[in-house]
Amino acid sequence: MSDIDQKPRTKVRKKTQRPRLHKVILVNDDYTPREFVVVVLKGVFHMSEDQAFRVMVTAHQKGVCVVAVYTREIAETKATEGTQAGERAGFPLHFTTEPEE
Ligand code: TYC
Repeated sequence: MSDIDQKPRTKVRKKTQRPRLHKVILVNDDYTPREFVVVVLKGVFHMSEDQAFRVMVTAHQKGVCVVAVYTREIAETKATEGTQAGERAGFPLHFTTEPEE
């Protein structure tokens, strides 16, 4: 008998592994105009006026609001785009990301 180990070296996974999703979170501040926040949400996250307004008001009242969930790289890119749109206009608008449980 050969003493070569014939056992498979990789484990077979039963389910397809899906990438973990990350939340994009809008953070409230005292300086960015409400209308500007709505414009950014519409432009970066393709929201309707109504959706964008609701998300903006939720962040304004509660301090933060989840905007959307994406794979990590897309979430980080969108958060950066939104934050940079604020920076270009001289506002401290800030988006952050957080992995979903
Ligand atoms: N709090 C801001 C104001 O009163 C509006 C605002 C809402 C800013 C949500 C940021 O994420 C934000 N002008």
